[in-house]
Amino acid sequence: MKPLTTDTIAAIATAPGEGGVAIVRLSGPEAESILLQVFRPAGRNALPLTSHLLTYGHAVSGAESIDECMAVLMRAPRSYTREDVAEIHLHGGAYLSQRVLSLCLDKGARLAEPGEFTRRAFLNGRIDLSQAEAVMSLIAARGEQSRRAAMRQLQGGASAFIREAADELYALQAGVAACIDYPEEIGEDEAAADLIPRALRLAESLDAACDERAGRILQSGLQVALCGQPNVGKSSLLNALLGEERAIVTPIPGTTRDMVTGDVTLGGSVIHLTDTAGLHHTDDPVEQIGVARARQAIEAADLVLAVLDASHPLTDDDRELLTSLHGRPCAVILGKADLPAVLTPADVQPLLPEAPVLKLSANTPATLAPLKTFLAEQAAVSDRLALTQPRHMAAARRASSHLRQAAATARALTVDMASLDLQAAQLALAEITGDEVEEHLLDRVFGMFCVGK
Ligand SMILES: Nc1nc2c(ncn2[C@@H]2O[C@H](COP(=O)(O)OP(=O)(O)OP(=O)(O)O)[C@@H](O)[C@H]2O)c(=O)[nH]1
Ligand SMILES: [Mg+2]
Repeated sequence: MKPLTTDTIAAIATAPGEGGVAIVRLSGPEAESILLQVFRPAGRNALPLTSHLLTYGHAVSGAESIDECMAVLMRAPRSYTREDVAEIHLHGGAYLSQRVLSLCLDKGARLAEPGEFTRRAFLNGRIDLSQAEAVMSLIAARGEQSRRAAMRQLQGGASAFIREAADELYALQAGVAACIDYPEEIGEDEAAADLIPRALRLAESLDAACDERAGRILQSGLQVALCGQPNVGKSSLLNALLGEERAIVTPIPGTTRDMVTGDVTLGGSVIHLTDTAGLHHTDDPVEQIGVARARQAIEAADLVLAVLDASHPLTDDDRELLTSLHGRPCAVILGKADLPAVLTPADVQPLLPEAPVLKLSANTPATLAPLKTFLAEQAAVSDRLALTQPRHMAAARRASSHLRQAAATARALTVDMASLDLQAAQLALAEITGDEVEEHLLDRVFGMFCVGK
C-alpha cells in the first residue's frame, strides 16, 4: 500500500531530561535525505546507507561536528510507520537532542504531533486503531498485568474478537437483504426467526466482553479506600503498605484531614490506596469537609478496607460503618494486633458476614502478608478478556444495544426495518478497529500519546 502522507515529521522519541541516549526520529519521504544532511557516517563505504543497519558517525551542522552518535535508516515498508524512518541515537543530553531536532526542522522536517508516528502506522494500514491504542497502554503499563493486557491487544486480541462479531453482523445483514430482495423465497417469519436469536446471542457475547471494572483496574489500578474511626491506624497501615512515611501519623485523633494516596504493585497489579480522614461527627468545618471526602472515596472505591483498632471495644460508629458496607467488596482489618486484643473476628463477623477479617499490626510488616495476598487477588483480572479499554467497551455496549433494538424491531415491526439498527451496530464495532472512524476521534485517541511515539 502506498503511504498516504507526503511530508516528513520529526520529534525527540526519548523522555526529556538527561540519560544514556536520546533518539531523534524522522518519518516520511525525506527521512533519508534529511538524515544525511545532519548525520555524517564515519566509514568510507557507509554510503549509501544499508537499511536497518546501525551506523557510527557524527551529528553535524554544516562542517561542525555536534556529537558522536549512531544512526539507522529503516526503508519503507519495513518500518514502524511503513514510511522511510530514520533515527539518530545521540548522547542523552536535553540540549543536544533539541539542537539536532532543530537541524532536522531546518532541513525541511515538520515537528510531529503527539502520537503522529503511530497515527501514520495506522493510516498506512500496519496496525488497526485498537492496536495503536495498545502501544500507548504498553507505554503506560505500570505492572505485569496491564503489560500483558496491552500486549494481547497489540497482537490483535481485541481486533480478532471484534472482526468475528462484525462477520456475524454481516451475515445478519445479508439475511435481511435476502428477505427484502427475494420475498417469495424467504418469508418474513422465517427471516425473523433466524435474525432475532442470532442478534440477541451476539449482543450477549459483546456484553460479556465488557468488564468495566477490569478495564478500570488495568488502566488505573484497583482503587482501595482505607476508612474507619479516628486514630484506629489507617495512615499507619497506608505507610506500611507503601513502605514509606507518606501520611502523617500521630496519637492525636483527627490527624488526617485530606485524602492521602499512594500506589503499590502487588502480584503484578497496581493497587491505588487512599487513606481518609477518620469518620466521626464533628463541628469543626475543616474536619467536616475531610469526612465528606472520606465518604466520597468509600463510594468511589473498588474495594474498602474497614480499619478497626482491635485493642478497643467496638463502637456504635464502627457498627454503622460495617453494616453500611453490606454488598460492597471489602475486608475488615483488626489493626494494632501487637497490643492486647479486645476485639476478635467473632465480634465483627456477624455484622458483615461476607467480608474476610484480617488481623495485623502496622508495626510488624510480616503480619501484612495475608492482606497483600487478598489485595492482589482482588486486583487480578482474567487473562482472557477480549476488551480491556473503556473506549472499546463503550462502543461494544452501543453495538449490543443496537442489536437488541434490531431484535425488538424485527419482532414488533418488520425484518427490513431492523436493518438500520444492524447498520448502526456495525458502525459502532468499526469504531473500535478504526475501519470506520472520523477524524475527530483519531485526534482524540492520538492526542493522548506522547510526542515522538
Ligand atoms: N501499637 C500499635 N500502634 C499503632 C498501630 N497502628 C497505628 N498505631 C498508633 O495509633 C496512633 C494513630 O495512628 P494513625 O495511623 O495516625 O491513625 P489514623 O487512623 O490514621 O488516625 P486519624 O488520621 O486521626 O483518623 C498512632 O499513635 C500510631 O502510632 C499498630 O499497629 N500498633
Ligand atoms: Mg490518619
